[in-house]
Amino acid sequence: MRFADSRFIITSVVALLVGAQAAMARDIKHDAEFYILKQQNGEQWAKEDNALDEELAAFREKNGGKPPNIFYILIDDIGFGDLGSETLNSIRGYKTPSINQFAREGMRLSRMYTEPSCTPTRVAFMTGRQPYRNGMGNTAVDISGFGVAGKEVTLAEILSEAGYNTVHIGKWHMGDIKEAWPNFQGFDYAAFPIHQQGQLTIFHDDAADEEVSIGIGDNNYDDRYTIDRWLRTDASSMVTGVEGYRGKPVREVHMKPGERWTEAKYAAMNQRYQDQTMEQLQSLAKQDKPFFLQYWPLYPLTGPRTAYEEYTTPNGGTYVEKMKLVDQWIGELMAEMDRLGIADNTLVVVMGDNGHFTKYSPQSGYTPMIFRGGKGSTTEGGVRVDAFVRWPGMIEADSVAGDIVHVTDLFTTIARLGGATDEIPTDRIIDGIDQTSLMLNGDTHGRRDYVFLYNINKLEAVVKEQYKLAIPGGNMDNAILADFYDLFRDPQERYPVSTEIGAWGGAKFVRMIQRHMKRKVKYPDERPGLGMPYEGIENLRPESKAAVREFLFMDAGNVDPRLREDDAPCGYDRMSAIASSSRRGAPLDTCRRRVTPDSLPASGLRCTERWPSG
Ligand SMILES: [Ca+2]
Repeated sequence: MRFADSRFIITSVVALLVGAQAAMARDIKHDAEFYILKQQNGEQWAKEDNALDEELAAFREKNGGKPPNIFYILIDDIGFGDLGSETLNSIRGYKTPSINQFAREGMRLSRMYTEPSCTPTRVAFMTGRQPYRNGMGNTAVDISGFGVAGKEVTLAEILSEAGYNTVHIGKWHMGDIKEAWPNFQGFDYAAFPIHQQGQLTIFHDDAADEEVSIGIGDNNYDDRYTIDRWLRTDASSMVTGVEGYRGKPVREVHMKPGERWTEAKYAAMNQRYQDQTMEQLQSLAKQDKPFFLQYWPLYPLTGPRTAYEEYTTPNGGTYVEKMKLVDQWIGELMAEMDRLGIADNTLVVVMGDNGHFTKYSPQSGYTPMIFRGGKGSTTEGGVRVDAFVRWPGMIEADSVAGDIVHVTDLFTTIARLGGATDEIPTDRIIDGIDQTSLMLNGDTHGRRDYVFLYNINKLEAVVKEQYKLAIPGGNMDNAILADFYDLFRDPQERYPVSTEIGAWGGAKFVRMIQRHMKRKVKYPDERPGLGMPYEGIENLRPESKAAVREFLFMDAGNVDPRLREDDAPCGYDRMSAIASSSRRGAPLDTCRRRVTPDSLPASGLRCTERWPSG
């Protein structure tokens, strides 16, 4: 192993310093299950950590005293088996040569778990916390008035503290309120759409013309019986792409008042994000500081078919066509890294964010292949994704790791690689486990053997080793009758082995869930940030202002008479408490303390007075 050489040339001074850093890391609060593993393996891990810290110190020494750059590419709705393998590509009739090459140059994480949909996975990566903890388990497609809270500490914030330049380009999808946006969550610069592809490619006029969506669009239904003109949120009235700098208001770009949003504009947006990522890569590579660059493409997700002239894969699907393009784009970015001479000092991660969007499987060209289910599901098909990491000379090329990794682990691991472990908050649960040992020492060096799989705020399944307890089909209190699956023998979760595993493992799984729940009592789940949609956009179009006014009027409590008695100044906490209480029919004061994230969405109910009229 080439890593071994460097370990012995490090001075004891460096070892002492990194020893101190490892001690700090012990204060991170993890879920209960981690401490079961640590109790048994802690001594071995500490030894490994000392060697790893020496290895990382040796890298920094060679790299002008700097930790590695981080380039994180998160592709939307890419399940498992779509990328990285020519053989699997050929089963479906399309090719991803650039990503396949990339996968050969790095490590394939064959057991990467995400959350079951876009928003929760993105929040999990950015905060190191599973999103049921911060009210971000759900995925909003409309104006919603909530988002990832400002008090959450993101990877961009801690890497900024550690001296990184930080840039985000592409999909964000963590809320339509200012505090949730990347340039208010640790990024120096960000270019991103406020919402997601529902608006941008699924229910705009072109998509409605093809019946990708029904009952919406400017020419797709007879409105003679329409009384409620606010039922449909017009894609063109919602804010599209914005850009801005750290802590500053953003501006909507390439959209004029009165203009319709089209598939052609969506295509231009995708190309723009690719071009901006390339420009940022070139610019960041020239800076003294290391960089953390995120590129989160909106493609391959595509709605209408006829907006494109040519389909060029045997598969013929809309998503695979766009995946071919994304693959080409990623190839161009990797080639540019070579040209810039930054391939060797940059950790690059390429992965999917959740399983296939199976609703669109016939058109997209993707169907779940190895695992069952897709986006929105906690069967493996919803939460197992393609994931590859590359760091030449540090991560073994063409290697495969079969260890369990959860997307939150990237937060903690990248923080360590970037020298930012000390910046990780210690007043809250961090689900992400430091997997540096897996990255640098390879297969079997992982530090996680469990995942709690939530759908929004509901625990639906627990994975431990290769065993999975599916809670919806079973009884948590009597796990001997629950649905257990052996994921090695039955990756599709079709043949429960409930008695065979439950007999010895049932009680163990129940206690594992009890430990997890007890930890949640000590560190209760919190709420998302609530606020005024679109506040902080300098050039908001009149139609967007009107859409917000409709949202505020419709949002629960404006029809609740109790609200009229409430003269308190505009405060979102109070508003959501009221919405919660009206739903449960309980007195306001008791409910205010009982608000839970699942009582959302509720926000800004009477806040129209903060909005400029007209
Ligand atoms: Ca997604």
